[in-house]
Amino acid sequence: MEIGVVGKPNVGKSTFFRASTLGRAEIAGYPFTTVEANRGVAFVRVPEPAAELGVEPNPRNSFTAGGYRFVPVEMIDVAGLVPRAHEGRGLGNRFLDDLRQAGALIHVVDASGGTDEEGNPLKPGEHDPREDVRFLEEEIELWFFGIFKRNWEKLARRVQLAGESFERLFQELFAGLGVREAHVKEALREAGLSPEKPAQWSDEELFAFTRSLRRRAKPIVVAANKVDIPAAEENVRRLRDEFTHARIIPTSAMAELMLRELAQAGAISYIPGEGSFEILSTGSLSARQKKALEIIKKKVLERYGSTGVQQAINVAVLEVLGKIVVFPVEDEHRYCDGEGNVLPDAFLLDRGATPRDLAYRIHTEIGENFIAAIDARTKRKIASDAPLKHLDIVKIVTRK
Ligand SMILES: Nc1nc2c(ncn2[C@@H]2O[C@H](COP(=O)(O)OP(=O)(O)O)[C@@H](O)[C@H]2O)c(=O)[nH]1
Ligand SMILES: [Mg+2]
Repeated sequence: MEIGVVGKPNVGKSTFFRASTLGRAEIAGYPFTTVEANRGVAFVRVPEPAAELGVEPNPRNSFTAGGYRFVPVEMIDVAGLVPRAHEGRGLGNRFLDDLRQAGALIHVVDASGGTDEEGNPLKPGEHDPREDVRFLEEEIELWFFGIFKRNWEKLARRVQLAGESFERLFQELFAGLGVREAHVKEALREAGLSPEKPAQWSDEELFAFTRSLRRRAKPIVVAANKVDIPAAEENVRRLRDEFTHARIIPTSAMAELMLRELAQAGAISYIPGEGSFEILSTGSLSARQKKALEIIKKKVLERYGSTGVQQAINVAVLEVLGKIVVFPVEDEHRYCDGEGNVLPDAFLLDRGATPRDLAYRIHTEIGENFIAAIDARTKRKIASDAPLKHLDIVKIVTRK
């Protein structure tokens, strides 16, 4: 699972999730699309390489629209978070279980300031959404801290008496939380703590370490939502002033949902992430829908450039998680698979992934029979252990 949509109740998480995952359930290779209501497929938007190569694409695991390729990424609509969830309050445990699986979080906040800390409605501007950002980070950190604390004696014993590596053991014990060895190393360095004698760490030290680790294991993009409400503009500025290191993306999930629904119904043409739409003469819009579109155009698109939903997903996956998109092909001259489908698949890989990693990602058998890789643009060989680049088109050469 790549992205968890999180936040307190009533900020627009489900609207964000529905807008992001609307339609396209038919794309290949995503068996979980119908498994649970709160899990779905969202899409990262990248330039369509077929356009640059002058060929017509036949996407299979992804789709193409408006000169962009939309690459699938798993998304989960996490149960609403209320204060003290880490103690099991509200849907606390369900929340934390969902969270466990997410690589990056999109934290939806009501930037209009129209919901209190429990999610009850207020007048716009009555609540300061900066509190929500502080609160969510702290809640996750307290939850991590509780889990580490409960396991600390065992961990310290194995490190100090059995001589096991702190970093490796830590990763092993907490892999279920999404913790990686690199996260542990960086967090140790940032907190200035020594891994040799964990038994001597104070609670303050453990908490400092936990905080550094959380930033890496559960990085957060803030979707400052409901920007169609005027009170949000000031709050977006405040959020950016206070959280200078975080990515704050102004969004209107409601606007995105409406645009996608009307596009699906054939009433407008709209490419997710764009700053404009077009009313189709063939469609039929009610007077109310026309009015709503006018408001979306004025209050959201013209003011912020887009609804922000696509941008939040892109930032979470490509910038915060640092993923790259790679297109495998079997024929490097025609850019197609064995059946002649041009640029059929687009895969998200970790930055630093090699041609060999790509081969294994396509199929274990292809990985096992990997011989070499060819850059389809230049027709040159790529070293099997050299990192692939974002938007590479790659032919994998296999034995047999
Ligand atoms: N004005 C405005 N309202 C929104 C937006 N996104 C969601 N809402 C509304 O906020 C309320 C709560 O939305 P929902 O998605 O159910 O929130 P959740 O509890 O966080 O999942 C609903 O009435 C939505 O229509 C938005 O971008 N702008
Ligand atoms: Mg909801």
